[in-house]
Amino acid sequence: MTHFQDKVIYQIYPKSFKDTTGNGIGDLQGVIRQLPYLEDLGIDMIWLNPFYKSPQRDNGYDVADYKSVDPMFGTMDDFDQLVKAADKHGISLMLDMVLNHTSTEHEWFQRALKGEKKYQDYYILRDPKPDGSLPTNWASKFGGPSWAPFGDTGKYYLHLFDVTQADLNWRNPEVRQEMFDVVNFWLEKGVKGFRFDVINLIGKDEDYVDADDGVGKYLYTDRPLTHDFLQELNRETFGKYDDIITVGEMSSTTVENGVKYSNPDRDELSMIFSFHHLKVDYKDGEKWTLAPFDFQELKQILDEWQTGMSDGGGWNALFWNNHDQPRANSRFGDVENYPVETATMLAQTMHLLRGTPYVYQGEEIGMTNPDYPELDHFVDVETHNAYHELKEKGLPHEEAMNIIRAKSRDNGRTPMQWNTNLHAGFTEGTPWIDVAPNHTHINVENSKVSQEIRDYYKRLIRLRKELPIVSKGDYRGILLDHPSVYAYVREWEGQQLLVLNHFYAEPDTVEIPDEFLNKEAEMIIGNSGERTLEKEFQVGPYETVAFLLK
Ligand code: TEU
Repeated sequence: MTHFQDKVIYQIYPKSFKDTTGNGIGDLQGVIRQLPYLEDLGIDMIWLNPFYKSPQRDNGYDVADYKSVDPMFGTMDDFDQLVKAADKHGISLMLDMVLNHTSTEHEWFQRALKGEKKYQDYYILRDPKPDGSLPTNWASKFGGPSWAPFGDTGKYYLHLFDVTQADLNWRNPEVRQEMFDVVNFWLEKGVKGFRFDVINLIGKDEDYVDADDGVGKYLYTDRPLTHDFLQELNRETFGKYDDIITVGEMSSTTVENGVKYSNPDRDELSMIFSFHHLKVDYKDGEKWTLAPFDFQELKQILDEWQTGMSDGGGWNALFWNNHDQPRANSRFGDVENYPVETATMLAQTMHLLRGTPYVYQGEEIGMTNPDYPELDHFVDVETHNAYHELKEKGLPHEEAMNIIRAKSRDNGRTPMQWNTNLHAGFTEGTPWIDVAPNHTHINVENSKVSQEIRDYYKRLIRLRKELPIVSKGDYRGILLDHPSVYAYVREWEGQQLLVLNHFYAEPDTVEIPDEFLNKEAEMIIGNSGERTLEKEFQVGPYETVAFLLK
């Protein structure tokens, strides 16, 4: 039994959580102020997105100084206060470590540019091909090529993300030592968890070669060295403590690697985020498209990860939302007609699976995509690049905008909706990004809809702590070809927890397999009143229900 199975983690995007200074940007004091709200929800740990010094080209994932607090979020003293104050509320902190790349404004990159050999070896610099073209044909994940000229040296540096995010050379032991120092610095401040950004990209091969697909993911993702580096990171930093929770953000990984990253015997990480289940509304694997979600594929992916990770002794981070994703209720449900049913059904589907659930700020009150009318409301660099690429492909403005509205990462970055005041009580100044107009009826303080959703989250969070079957049980997917219901059973010490999740508005019937009938069935939680388990089980719009069978 490890120490994180019954925990629930709450993700705060500090920039959009609570502003206490009036500069329009959320801050660390804002997090302190809202701790009672978080304690009431019942969560154990807060994951904070990056608040380090950064030019904010990629909202803090372009770090210029890893051991600092950007003045826009407060001071190091605020951070120390936060650790202490959170502890009083029984909450610990998980920090976001962006160790794959630095901002080009980081001192290391700047000194490299000025010719210091030591720091040039911190980055991945290559000569152009003999014909003068880029070192490889790899694409940046944010659009365009992944190489940019390194000053006037004639060389190029690798940037898998924005041109201002230069990939670090993890093969250089000095770089690894720097990174271990960063992690240890925060550990000494009392941090109890780490989320490692795109960490499966650090083990790049020595040789850089062209990709057959012109993209290159398969050439730099999950390379064998990644596991060695993670084991070293573990040994040199958090592995020295016995209560640290770590989660690796794994871009395009496999179940096989997921097991390796998170099986405790391998001393790498506690768990991983994978994203395959959030690509089921991509047409032909392309994000910047519009398509209804493929429910069968969604179930198949969730089932494959649950089963595979369980069989291999790995552990999943469970989530629908984060700061890179459009809101799940806008994607997979009906927020107009069934806002409570949609939000509670999605929540229950995740929270009762095997793994550790993450709640992203605002999902517990049913926040949705904002449906911004025009491009100038959007801030994200990836969004703007995508818009221009769509236009270049010949899409008319309104069609491109429909895609942007559905897919932009800004959908998840709108300010937390606290109340009906101007700017939803997020700031007294001008928010850095616009508040969603529906804050008048979706908000913490004065919304019945939000209140109902939040109460349901509280019950789900409590259940994980009260019922060992939720935190410890095995997983088995059932009725996998049912057209509208995702059903699974958790099993532990002779008990079963049967969970039925209906992903559509049109009522449907589930034929309950005999093995679950003729047992004592207690309804544990559901979003549609009291239910009894019966052979022909009717499910209503976005209904979710769980029965404990003895
Ligand atoms: O994201 C990594 C990542 O690959 C994505 O989720 C990415 O945002 C998506 O593919 C774009 O469509 C992490 C961070 O969560 C993200 O905010 C950063 O921008 C990125 O790394 C770079 O640090």
